[in-house]
Amino acid sequence: MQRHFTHRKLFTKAFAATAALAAGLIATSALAGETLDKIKVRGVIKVGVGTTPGFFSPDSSGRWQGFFVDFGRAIAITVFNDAEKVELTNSSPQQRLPALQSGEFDILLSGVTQTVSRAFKLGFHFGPVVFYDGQGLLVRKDLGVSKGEELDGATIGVQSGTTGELNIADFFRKTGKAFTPVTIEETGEFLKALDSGRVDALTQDATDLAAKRTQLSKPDDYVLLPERLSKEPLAPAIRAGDDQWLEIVNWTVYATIQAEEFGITKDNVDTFLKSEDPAIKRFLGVDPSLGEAIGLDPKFAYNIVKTVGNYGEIFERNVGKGTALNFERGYNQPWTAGGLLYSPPFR
Ligand SMILES: N[C@@H](CCC(=O)N[C@@H](CS)C(=O)NCC(=O)O)C(=O)O
Repeated sequence: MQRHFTHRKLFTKAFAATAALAAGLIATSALAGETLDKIKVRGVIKVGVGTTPGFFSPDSSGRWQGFFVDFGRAIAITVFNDAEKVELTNSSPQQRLPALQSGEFDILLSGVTQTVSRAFKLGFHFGPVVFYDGQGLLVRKDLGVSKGEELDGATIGVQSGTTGELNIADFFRKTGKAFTPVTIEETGEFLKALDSGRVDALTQDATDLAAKRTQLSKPDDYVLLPERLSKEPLAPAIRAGDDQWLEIVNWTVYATIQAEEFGITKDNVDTFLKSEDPAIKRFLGVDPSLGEAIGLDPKFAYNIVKTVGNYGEIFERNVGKGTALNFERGYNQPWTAGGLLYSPPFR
């Protein structure tokens, strides 16, 4: 009886494994890494996010929405062929990198800037840049300031643990002017500091400021200066040392970028299944040889585009024209249109 039970259990396990593969889970890859194994056992990807309308915010039903959230869903499609297998948790800029390091998150999709010290000193790897940003200044309008250097003697709020801390210090050192930093961890307090008049200006990633300005009690009392103090290439962050997980993140993001370059959208992707172009056949898995060779579901790119759309669709839906933020694509458009988005080839 006991023996019979053991056999049955083994059989069930073997069957489950085969079924999981058939359902599109990733086959064993030549790349080393334990993150994917943990994710598969857990059944969900743990993602650290911020709280900014358009980028990551829960809607009225509590479901997370936003630009970075959609990349989290795209990664869940690559891993599970199920966009819902993500667990999104807000964590402050100060807390989130240590939380990623300690294994609380599998990935941060929270507007983290790729820097050399975060790579070498802190031990993080970055996927492809998903948003090219720069640090901005959100200033009280009644100060009548049009350039950062006119903020001589001002009190400026900055969030702790962000690149903004060093950038703003560098900026004033360079311009030879004085300022008083007020370093604040919690995002609500950060915004309140400007609203209450405790600080004259806030400094942070410009798109973040533009979005959070809408949450101030009198948004029209503040102006986002056109100047950018730094380069803030925002990229998915993971713990260093897991090549397999890094490549899954890389090629998920590239799939959205490549789809836009091919002109493949959520709505027209099925018509591309009939394309005779060998590159498109490989990309969409009509020719399964590529997916089989790399150990991913041959249809992972198709599944991503069909569910979340291409990069341009993700951008426009969350932060682009017609949304409350109304952002221009700027650098965040394909290289073929003069932007910086460039996917390596799918071959
Ligand atoms: N890019 C900067 C700033 C990151 C950052 O603070 N991002 C914003 C969102 S783009 C954020 O998380 N703010 C806090 C929040 O949203 O709760 C960095 O990597 O240090």
